[in-house]
Amino acid sequence: MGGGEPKKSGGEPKKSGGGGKKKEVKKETGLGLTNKKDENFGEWYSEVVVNGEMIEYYDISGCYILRPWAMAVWEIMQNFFDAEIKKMKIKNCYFPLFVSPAVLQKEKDHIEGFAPEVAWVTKSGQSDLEVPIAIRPTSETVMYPYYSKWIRGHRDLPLKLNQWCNVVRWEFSHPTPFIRSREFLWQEGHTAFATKEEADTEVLEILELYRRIYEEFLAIPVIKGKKSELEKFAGGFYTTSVEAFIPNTGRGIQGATSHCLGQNFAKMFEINFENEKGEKSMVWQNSWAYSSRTIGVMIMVHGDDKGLVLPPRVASLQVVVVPVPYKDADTQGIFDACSATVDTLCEAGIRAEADLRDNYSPGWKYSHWEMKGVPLRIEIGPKDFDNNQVRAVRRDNSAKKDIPRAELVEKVNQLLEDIQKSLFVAAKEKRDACVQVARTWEEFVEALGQKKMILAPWCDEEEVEKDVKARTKGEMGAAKSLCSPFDQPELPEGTKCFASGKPAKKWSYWGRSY
Ligand code: 87F
Repeated sequence: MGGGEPKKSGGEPKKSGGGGKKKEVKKETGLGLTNKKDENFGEWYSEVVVNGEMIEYYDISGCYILRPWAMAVWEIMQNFFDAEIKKMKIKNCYFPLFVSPAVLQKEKDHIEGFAPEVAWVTKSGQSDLEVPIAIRPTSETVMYPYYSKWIRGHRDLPLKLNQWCNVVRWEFSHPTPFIRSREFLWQEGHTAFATKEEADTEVLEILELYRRIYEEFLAIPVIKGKKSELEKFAGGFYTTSVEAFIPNTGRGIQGATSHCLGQNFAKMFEINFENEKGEKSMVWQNSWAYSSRTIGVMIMVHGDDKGLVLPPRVASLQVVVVPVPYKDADTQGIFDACSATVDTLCEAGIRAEADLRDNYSPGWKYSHWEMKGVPLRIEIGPKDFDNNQVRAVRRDNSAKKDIPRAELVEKVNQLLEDIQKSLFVAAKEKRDACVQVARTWEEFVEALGQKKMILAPWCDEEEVEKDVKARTKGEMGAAKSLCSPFDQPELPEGTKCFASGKPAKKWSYWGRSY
């Protein structure tokens, strides 16, 4: 593969101006989307992330500016996850961004496949550096030499560290904001234990936190499972993941991973300890990460033709209050009612703001906040004012409800919970409708052609997965195994592998993926 970046859907934005045939109205207001989600998904996505003020494109391909609206979503998830791992006695730290080539090389067996993606600093000013310095694509090689130094005896274990940072992977396939970018934000956890059992337990505890981020915060259903030998992290022992699905593109997407590294890195980096019996033993290690990709999955799953749809739990603004003054109405009274409404909501812990700008019409404000995906809009017009009520409009289904001022907090809380729930239910129904059981190769190929995620009985042989990849190679990209779900359907004796016809060992999800 060369360094070229094929223009594919969801990649760089179309250059505006000169030949763009946007409607005149839209050009003036900057509102509305020109692409529909179901008609032109890739262009729709590019438009939504920009018009929803999540992203600004940058002049380096594959790099994006995360605007406050996106950063706020990231921070809400970060606050949750950070608090949860602290309960698990995991501590935060920060290791340098730069990696020396010597240290990077230590890991060369498994880094081999990744090498083309490593970015290097070769100069300072005009002079070449004596030794080029790599930028971390992940921090195993950065951190583990110090694990070796810090871990001496069993009393130094477990060592459980996490860092919130950026990493750089110089991807060559089409970049997509949040989903595939050359620099991204993540947390990476790196832990070391005396026993395999402790490591195994932690892998699943972390995976459960990842499930909760997706399902409870982002309102996206995920499948927990184990990666195949071919798809696992090559340096590790086994890899677990949460897998999401994007119905519009028919692609699975790895949501987050929690690896048990076994003792592979302990061997490479000599991370040994003296156990209780005074014998030298190797540590058991895990590593785990979720990244800013989570935000892209959220946008792809919930967004619609009006723009972003933010689940209330991750929306930095949950309620926007818009005054709707008419001629001859008590405009000041309406504006004051809006401010009072915001105060009441904020005091109750609801993230609310009023849009009191007088240079935009109510209609413009509606579209603006719909584009930005605010879960609930409250309108206060003369009638509402006179009746001591407000009108609430849901972003997800446009349902309207009049709420007496006295019941404001209770009703708004209820609505936000309802929205959160129905977003998950809707996403799950849509995802479930895309799952197809296939027992034969013919059924598999047909389902793949229908952009499905396929649940199939599999012999779990690496050669067979390679063969599936080879046989499905094409313009749309090959199919691969996504995970073998922990929640396994019954597998009756005599069930055959969909691809090889050999005895099936497990059910596995398959599909095209990001
Ligand atoms: C790209 C360049 C160099 C992925 C890379 O998943 C190295 C790598 O090691 C690389 N892309 N990986 C695997 C990362 C494994 C692991 N690291 C810690 C995780 C979770 C967090």
